[in-house]
Amino acid sequence: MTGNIKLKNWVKECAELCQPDNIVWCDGSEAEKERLEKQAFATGELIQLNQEKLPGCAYHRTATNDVARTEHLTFICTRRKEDAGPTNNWMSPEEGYERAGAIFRGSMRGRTMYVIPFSMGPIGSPFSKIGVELSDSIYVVLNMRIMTNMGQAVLNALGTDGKFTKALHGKAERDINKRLILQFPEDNTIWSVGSGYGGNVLLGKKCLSLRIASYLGRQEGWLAEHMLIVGIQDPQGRMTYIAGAFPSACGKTNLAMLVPPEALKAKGFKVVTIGDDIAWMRIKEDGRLWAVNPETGFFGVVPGTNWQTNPNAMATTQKNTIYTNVALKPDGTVWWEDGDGPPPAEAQDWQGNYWRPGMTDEDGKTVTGAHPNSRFTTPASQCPCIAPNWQDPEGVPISAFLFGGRRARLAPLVYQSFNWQHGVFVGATMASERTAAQYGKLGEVRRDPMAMLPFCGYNMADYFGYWLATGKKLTNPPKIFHVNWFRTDERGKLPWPGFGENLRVLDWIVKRCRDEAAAEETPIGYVPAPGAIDMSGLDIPAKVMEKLLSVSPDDWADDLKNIKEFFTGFGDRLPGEIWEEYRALNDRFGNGASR
Ligand code: OXD
Ligand code: MN
Repeated sequence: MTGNIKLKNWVKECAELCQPDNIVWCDGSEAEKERLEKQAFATGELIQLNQEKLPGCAYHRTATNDVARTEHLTFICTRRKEDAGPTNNWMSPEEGYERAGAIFRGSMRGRTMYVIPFSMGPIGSPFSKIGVELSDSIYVVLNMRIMTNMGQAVLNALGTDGKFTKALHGKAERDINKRLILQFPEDNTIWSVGSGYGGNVLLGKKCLSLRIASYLGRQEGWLAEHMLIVGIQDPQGRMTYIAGAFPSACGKTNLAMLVPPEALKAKGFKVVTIGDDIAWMRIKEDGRLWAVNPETGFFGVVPGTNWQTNPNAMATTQKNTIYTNVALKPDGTVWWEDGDGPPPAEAQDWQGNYWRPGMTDEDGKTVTGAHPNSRFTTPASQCPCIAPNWQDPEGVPISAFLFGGRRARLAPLVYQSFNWQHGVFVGATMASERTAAQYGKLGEVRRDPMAMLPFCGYNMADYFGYWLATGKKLTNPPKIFHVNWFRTDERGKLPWPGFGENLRVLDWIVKRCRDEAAAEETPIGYVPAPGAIDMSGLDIPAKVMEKLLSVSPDDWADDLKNIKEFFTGFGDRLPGEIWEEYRALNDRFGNGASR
């Protein structure tokens, strides 16, 4: 299995704490998968789906109080509180180990502890990081098998003295009052207890690939970002790679798997996917940033996914997929809201209760069949538009960054920053307005810098500083853009059709990277010149496009106030360059007085 003494000792230590009945080292084999599935089907942890219609697919329900990431129970445990910063919850390492330790203690009695060795990124790539997750959940093992390179090959690569992230997960009682998701960046350690929800328990994903990796990246000189990676091939056959950060509910997975509209397809455009959630990037000798997707699967939101909105995701999830918290139909297939076709006459809902369309609860609210945050876990290799080089250990060169949010009024469809420093400011001021599907007040602005607010493993003021410093080392930096697919008109309607049509905007971005597209300067950056976006086959009046690209000084004056308040929270630690950009933007609007 392994000759790594540190690993063996750590497994022993954790077993002494959690006291499992058995310890199983996972080898990642097909036989192991079959054995574990069989066990999980027998206990009801998983339900086997209709194997004729959905071969290799399984179904899982989480506890009803355990359906999403719990940001308020997620902590960065650094020795000094300032190092976690004002946007993270903080706990001292001593308190973290003690509080979580008390919940872990004896919690695996009567259960098996699985040792899951995994590599984020291709095994052996200089980009990759090895982790070992200990978990008492077969669901976790089977998900990690899809989402990471997992098994004996990782132990072989780790060798006798290789470094690894120590990731301990226990379901415990799945009681929300006994749930903690703790990152100890200074110890390269993660402890997650009391949850069974993917984002809290697939520790290679948010916990390692973003929180721990952002911390390690800053120490080692690379970037770990909450970004999709997509390749756009133009009619001349030139491929350009773009990485994009979006908060949740902004269509990130759809953008990563975009299908070109007919008119652009006919011209020869093609889109390939490298990743839909996370990008790890390094500076190479050519002075460019090269990115890999450290994951091997997609853990995507199901409702709203259908053959129209995301045919590639639909095709990917027809086999070897784990569905969590969707509705279960009597024929052993699955259903969700805003999927394809009419709802079934009856089904079991995501909680396992009898369900039929139109059912309401005691308050008269519609009961959904699937939970709004129900998920698929599916192998990236099955995606029809996966790039042939998606696992290239060297990664792909990034030409542009996209920052995006859901802004009903403020941000135009697309704009380009003036330079790297301004681009970092654009990323740092990213925000999204809450939709009906999210908690909080409708329309309320949630600032989410680089979509990393819940995922940055250290003080975000230092994170902005690190982005600024990285720019200085890049002789050929990506150009930085902001996009907003969600601008509404006076009637609250969305004039921009989004989805595949977003390729028109990406095409303008690619052309800007090649100095092949016209732009106009505004106070916030460059917007497409009239006619610069390819509108062939799409009928949107020039007047509407003009509005989609317009910049309103009044709206920006309001936003600047909100930005100032947000940045003030970082105190002296905020880099001066960020305030410099804030003042410059104010000045460009002629608002000198409102600084
Ligand atoms: C997220 C996710 O919450 O990718 O960002 O699941
Ligand atoms: Mn994400």
